[in-house]
Order: sequence, then C-alpha cells, then structure tokens
Amino acid sequence: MDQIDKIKESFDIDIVTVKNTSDLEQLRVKYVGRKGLVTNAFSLIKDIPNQDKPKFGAELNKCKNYIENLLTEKKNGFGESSQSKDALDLSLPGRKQFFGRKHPLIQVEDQIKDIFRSFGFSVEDGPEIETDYYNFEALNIPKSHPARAMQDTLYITEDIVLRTHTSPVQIRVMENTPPPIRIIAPGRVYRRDTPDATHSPFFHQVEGLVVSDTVTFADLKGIIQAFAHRMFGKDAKVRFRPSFFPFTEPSAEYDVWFNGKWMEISGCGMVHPNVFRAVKIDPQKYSGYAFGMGIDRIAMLKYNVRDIRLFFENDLRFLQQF
Ligand code: 2NM
Repeated sequence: MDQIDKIKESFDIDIVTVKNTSDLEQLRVKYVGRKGLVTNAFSLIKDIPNQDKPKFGAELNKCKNYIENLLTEKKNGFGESSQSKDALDLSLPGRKQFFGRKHPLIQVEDQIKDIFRSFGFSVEDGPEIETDYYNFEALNIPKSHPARAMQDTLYITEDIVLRTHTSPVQIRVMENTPPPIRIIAPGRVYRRDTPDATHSPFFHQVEGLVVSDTVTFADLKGIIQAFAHRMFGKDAKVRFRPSFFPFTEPSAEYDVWFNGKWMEISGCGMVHPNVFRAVKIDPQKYSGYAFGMGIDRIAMLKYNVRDIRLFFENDLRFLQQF
C-alpha cells in the first residue's frame, strides 16, 4: 500500500512538469506502459497474502485509473490548443474580397441606353463584320468616297469589312421593320488608324434612328437637347453646325457645352432619300432623322481621361477608379 501511495505521489509531482505531448508520452510509459511502475506493481500481487489481495488490487486499479484519467485530461488540453493553432490561426489577416465592376465605357453605354429607352427607343445590334453593301452602298456612300479607301477602312476581303459605324444596323432594321421606327444601335466600330491619345483602331458608337410620317429636324434637335440634359446635367447647352454626310440631308454636327467648354459629340441629320430607297421605304411618305455619338469620347470628357488607349489596356489601377 505504501508502494501505491509513493507511485501516486511521484506521479503528482511529475505531471505538473509536463510541457508538451512528448513529455506526456514519457510519463505514460513511465507509469502505465508495459514496464511502467503501475504495471510492475500488479506483478507484486502474487507475493501478497491472499486476504489482502482484493484490497491491494482495488487500490492499485484506483491508482491506475487516477493516472490514466489525468494523462487523458492533460492530453486533451494539449490536443485542443495544438489543433486550434494549426487549423485556425486567428492572427492571420482576413482574405480581401474583390468585387468586379463595369468597365467605364460600358457604364457610359448603359447610361446612354437608359436615357434613350426612357424616350421610347429600343436597343438593336448587328454584326461587326459587314458587307460593303450594308456598310457603304446602302448608306449612299459612293465608290469614290474617301472612307472606302483601303487606308481608312479595315477590309477582310474586297467585299467584306469591319464595320466603320453602326449605321448598317439601322439599314437592317429599316429593311425588316415598317415605320414607325425608333431605335438606337450601340456597339464597337473599326477604322484603320494608328493609335495615339485620341485615336484607336476600334472604338464605340451609339447611333439613333427615328422614322415616321411626321418627324422633322426640330424633333431631332429636341431629342439631342433632352439627351444632353439627362447625360450632362440641366446646364448643358447644345449647338448645331451645318455639315455634310452622304447618308443625311441636311446634315449637322453638334456640340455640348459642358465643364466650361464646347465639346464635339458627333453628327446628325435627316435620312437621305437614297437611303430610304435602298431599304424600300417611300421617301415621299416618310421622313427620318439619325444621329451618332462616340461613347469613348463622351467617357473621356465625363471622366477627364486624356488618352483613349487607357480604356483598352486593362490596367486595374486605371479601371478601379470608376
Ligand atoms: C451619324 C451622323 C449622321 C446615321 C444615318 C443613319 C441611317 F442609317 F439612317 F442612314 N444611321 N446613322 C448618321 C447620321 C450617323 O453619325 C456620325
């Protein structure tokens, strides 16, 4: 019985010095391992008088349970702390969530579409690879026109081009839809240009077209004015300057007064009778107006971007500002 008490006392001293799981394992071997102190004590039973055997056995079992329980308790303590260290380090910084956003040109395009939708226009699109007929011929652009020259247009074959404007979309709609027509056609267009701060071989346009038996140049001016107010604010003014396009007559360019200066947006005019004839709309019965604007240009003015190429380089330091 003294032996058992000594084992317990010695264990109680040892257990407080345990610092880690390997110390703990050493203790387990020392006391309850195959050749441990408790295990050895069981072999003493055979030398004990018979009447004392049960008491000694019971006491030794109590001692063994006591030691094993404490070892397990201690081990669980280590287990928890070492597990939380490995699996969940609360000192790590959080992982930042990155949210995507719309490209500034898409933001401006969406804004333009929303404004025209609120005026009752619908949004149409069409192919970026076009035939000579839809890009030029149907738009009353003669074979001799400089836009048709190789140095201005990107040709795929003699008869197939990358569209230089979205007007072919309007032609397709007029071919397929009886008036009244009230549409805009936003999209990417291509010109053979050497890139610099104000030129890119591809850029973005919105063109609009209204065809009915009553529209006049006054309606055209009204819609452009209303658009400018919505896009650039109530102080925006619009001015029209006489101009020339093969597909409209009369034609004008228009500017918007914004941020203290006139900025050139693009052109407009009344649809040329030859364009109506090409799509089999009777120019005696119907009139139409059309206009165009550069999305990239508007975005540059709106956000004060000095180089159009920034829109196409996909540099996040630039794009994340919008
Ligand atoms: C512009 C300027 C003036 C235009 C004309 C047509 C069509 F198909 F009706 F003839 N669509 N777009 C037009 C007219 C476009 O952008 C500078």
